Formats: sequence, structure tokens, C-alpha cells
Amino acid sequence: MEQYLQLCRTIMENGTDKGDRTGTGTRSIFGHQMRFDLSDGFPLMTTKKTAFRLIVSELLWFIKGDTNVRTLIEEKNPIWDDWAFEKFVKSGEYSGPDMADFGRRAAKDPAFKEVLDHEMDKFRGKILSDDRFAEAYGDLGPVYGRQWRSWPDGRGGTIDQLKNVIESIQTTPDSRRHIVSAWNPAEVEDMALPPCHTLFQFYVADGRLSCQLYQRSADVFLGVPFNIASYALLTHLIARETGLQLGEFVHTLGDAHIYSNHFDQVNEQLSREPRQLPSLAIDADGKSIFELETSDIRVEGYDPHPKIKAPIAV
Ligand code: THF
Repeated sequence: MEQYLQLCRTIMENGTDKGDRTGTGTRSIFGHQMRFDLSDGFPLMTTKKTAFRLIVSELLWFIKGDTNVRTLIEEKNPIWDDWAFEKFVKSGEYSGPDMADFGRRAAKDPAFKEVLDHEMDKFRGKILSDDRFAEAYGDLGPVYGRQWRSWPDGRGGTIDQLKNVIESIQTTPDSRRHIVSAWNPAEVEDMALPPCHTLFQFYVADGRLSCQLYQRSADVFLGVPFNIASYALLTHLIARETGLQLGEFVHTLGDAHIYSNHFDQVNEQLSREPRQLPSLAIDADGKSIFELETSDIRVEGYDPHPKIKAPIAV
């Protein structure tokens, strides 16, 4: 993962400090590319422990076309809860303590964080137990799952981009159109968060499948380790589906930033020695990519340095 540590160093040393939507402040560069040869091992961060299970359940949630956090909460995956909760506290139905700007306040104020955690637990419980509530506040709008599997075609129907791309890889491997886009300008306004991983493309050469992602906005400390592993896993799953060998994952970044409240954590990570990469194991004979479950997929030989905690910007 030397590529990733190099990106962190480049931003820390040459980045520009600027403001951002969340008000946290970032140091950033614009335009950067990393390449991971997937036959070298599975690119899961070894310089900090990274929750692979969360990465798997999020990716399978996208692949199934789901956009409701209920499914993630059922799998004890909290990474999208903040965006659903934000929609709820801004609605007329919320009547608890003031939650304005909850992300930033919780990062600074431990007493407030306790109040937030309590409200968040109540919110999760209600999403799980109340169908109407889950439908109203668990849904993040037309985010990844919807665009990948049912992009509205403007004529009353939908387009299954993921199925189509699998089919085009199988039937016309040399094609230069193996593309899936999550950026739908007509629907961006309705999304809880406009897609950060905007578009990906596959490429087949010498029987190997490669994937390139264009990511418009990259939270380098918290998000990017998830994003690298997620798209590496997607490439494995599409290669498995199409009977191809593994090529590279090419990660192209637009605004690549480190939040100012992650600087210490990044420096801690930079002081650590990378270790051998784990390998990926999928135990799901006969299951298609659309039928996989989180428990079917695991990493083996993963021996990372300890976890490094950091607050997420909402
Ligand atoms: N918003 C921001 N500010 N950064 C992001 O990376 C991001 N995502 C998704 C949507 N909005 C985003 C959500 N992805 C964590 C990781 C990825 C997320 C959200 C949260 C996170 O908190 N990870 C911690 C704890 C994980 C754990 O519980 O073990 C970590 O240490 O990795 C970009 O896709």
C-alpha cells in the first residue's frame, strides 16, 4: 500500500488548505492516480485495521440495487446512518434535542456525542421495527444502488447498468464502453449525498480484467481505504462472474483531501511499516454476483497494525 501512503505524504506536504461543505477544513490536491495489481494480493490497508466486513456488506448492498439503510443496519453496518439520520432530524417528525450540525458538534463535544449516540440508537431501532418509518427515513434517495441497477431511461423504464456491463464484458471484451455511471445529473438533487465514486470502466486484455474508478471527491483517511478495497472486491466479483483473470484496479481521484481533524491520525499511519497483503476468499459455489451474502466473502492472512479512530465529516 505504498501508493496510498505516498498519496497521504503528497497531500500533507504539497496540498492547499481550503474550506469545504462540511465546515471542517481540508488540505487537498486535485488529480491523482494510484494503480493496484490485484494479483499481488488484496489491497486492504495494513497500516491500520480496516473493517472488511463493512466494505463487503456496503458493496453487496449497492450490487443488489438497495438504497435503504435498513438492510445495512440489519447487518450492523453503520457507515451510511449519518446521512439517513440527517434527513430525519431535518423533517417535521423529529422532536428530540437539537441536532443542528450534529457531525461537527459530536467531534468536538463528548457530552453532545452521548446525546447523539442515544438518538441514533433510537433511530436505528425504529428503522428496524417500523416499516413506514424505514420507508420514509431509511431511504437515501436515488443513490448508487438505484443508478447501477435501475437508472431511469426517461421513457418510463430503467437500465440495469451492472447486468449490461457484465454482458458486454462477456460478449465484446475488447469494447471501450464497459462503463457504469452513478452520476445522474437529473437526480443528483434528490440524493442524500451525490455520488463520490462517479463512474467506473472495465478493460479486458490478455484474459485479465481491469477496472478504473473516477472518484470526484476522496476523503483520504476514512473513505479511500474503503473505496480501494470496495472496487478491488468489485473487480474480483466481476472477474469471477465473467471467467477472467485479475488485472489492475486503477484509482483516479479528483479532489483528494485530508480533513484537518485527521492530520494526527495520518501522521501516525505514516510512521508505520506496511505489511504483507491478505488474500480474498469467496465461498459461494454456484451463486451469482447478485446472490452473494456478506458471510460468503472474507480475507485470509490479514495482519494489520491497530485501528486508528477518527471522526467522520457529515
Ligand atoms: N463522507 C465522508 N466525509 N467521507 C467518506 O468517506 C464518505 N463515504 C461514504 C459516504 N459519505 C462519506 C460513507 N463511507 C466510515 C468509512 C466509510 C464511510 C463512512 C464511515 C468510517 O467511519 N470508518 C471508520 C470506522 C469503521 C468501523 O466502525 O470500524 C474507520 O476507522 O474506518 C465515501 O464512500
